[in-house]
Amino acid sequence: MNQDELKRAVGQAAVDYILPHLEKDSIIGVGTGSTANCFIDALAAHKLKFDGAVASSEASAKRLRDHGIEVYDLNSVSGLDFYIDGADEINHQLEMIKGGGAALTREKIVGAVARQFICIADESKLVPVMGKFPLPVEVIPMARSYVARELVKLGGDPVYRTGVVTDNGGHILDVYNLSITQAKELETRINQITGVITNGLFALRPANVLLLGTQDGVKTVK
Ligand code: ABF
Repeated sequence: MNQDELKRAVGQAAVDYILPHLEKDSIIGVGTGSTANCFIDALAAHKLKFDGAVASSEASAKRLRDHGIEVYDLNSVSGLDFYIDGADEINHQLEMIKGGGAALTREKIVGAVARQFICIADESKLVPVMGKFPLPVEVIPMARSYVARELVKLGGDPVYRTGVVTDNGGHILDVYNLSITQAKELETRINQITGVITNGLFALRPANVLLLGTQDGVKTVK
């Protein structure tokens, strides 16, 4: 199977995973990216079995609506059973780097609300140590240079992702050359830099389940 087929397989596996738990009033947290898109497309076949979704980006909200799935504002929802999303890297503790698609802040917020975070990924995303993929950090635009200097002090090489403005009006710094062995500590430390909106480490709240697309089929890792 090529990478696109693996993404489609994990998108379908996530639908199969949540389907037995869906009720007529269920609202599902939905992530962003090409793997999450596969989940949305597979979910659409079952749209009459649940109420709607909360999306972590305008792009995913549009894709959901195009399928005729109702999209709710997170503030109108008291809880979510599931949040399903991809990742840029995930380690064996199910800690992740996310934000390659610049939606990290909303992804972290929707993920925080959900009782179960289900990560869907092809096997290229599973790594022993995170950091080869540059860590995205969303910043308030006027703080960009200051935050970049602070990130250098932490040992990283931040690069401004030019031309990208997030759904929240933020800018993105991609931090290269980090070898992330203490992900929870680094997540906390970067979030304490004034001007940071959030960073793309999802370690304080890792995934609960990884559905991993491999050549031997989809593996469930908990
Ligand atoms: C989202 O989509 C992001 O957090 C991550 O950056 C990206 C993964 O994209 P893809 O599924 O296209 O590889 O989950």
